[in-house]
Amino acid sequence: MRRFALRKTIRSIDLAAELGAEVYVAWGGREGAESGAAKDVRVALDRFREAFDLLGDYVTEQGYDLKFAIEPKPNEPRGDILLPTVGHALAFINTLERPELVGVDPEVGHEQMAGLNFPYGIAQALWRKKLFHIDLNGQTGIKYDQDLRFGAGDLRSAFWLVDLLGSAGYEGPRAALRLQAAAHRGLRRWHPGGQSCTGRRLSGHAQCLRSAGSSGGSVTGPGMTARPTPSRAQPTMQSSQ
Ligand SMILES: [Mn+2]
Repeated sequence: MRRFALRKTIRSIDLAAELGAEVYVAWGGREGAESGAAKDVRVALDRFREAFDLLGDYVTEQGYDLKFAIEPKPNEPRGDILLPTVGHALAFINTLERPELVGVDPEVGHEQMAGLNFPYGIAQALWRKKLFHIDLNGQTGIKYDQDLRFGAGDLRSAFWLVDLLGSAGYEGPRAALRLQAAAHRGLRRWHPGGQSCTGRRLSGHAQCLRSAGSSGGSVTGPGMTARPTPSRAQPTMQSSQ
């Protein structure tokens, strides 16, 4: 069964390479019984590692310009999933034969389902140069995977995430995106001088934020804003597209 799963994964890797994909996102998921006795987790992690080592060998032998991004998730479809958080995934990657080929694809809601601070996890991934991809959505606390739009659920966390990604100069792949529109609207709304922090690249938004701070104004966030914009009374962080 495991060989069959690897064969199937290799087929989709071939397809991804043919289509010019640069990052192969791998979400482990989990099936099986809700019993602590149902699985030897140490053996399961050995098998997980063996799979990534084999797939790393494969893309290297094929000469594919393709990296892997592990997407952590704490639960669903089962009550517990292996590699549940960014931290677990980063520690796992360190054990691989080709760790340089593997990074993480964190999703906002997945970390927040575990009650974690998403920007902190992203900061650690950036610190290790392991943020290969990011899924931007929204979540309201510890419950099922809601997959709300980015900025919904925890707007303060979304603001600090945009600030972090911009400050770090992250320009990698993003999914569930709407980040640019969110950044445009959010930062325009929060800029104390009322100017627009628009531009195509995130680094531009970070510079705009910094200039806002250094020009004598203070950068304000949701709930702290003194200058409501009549045409857009609430920062929705939702794409107009
Ligand atoms: Mn999700």
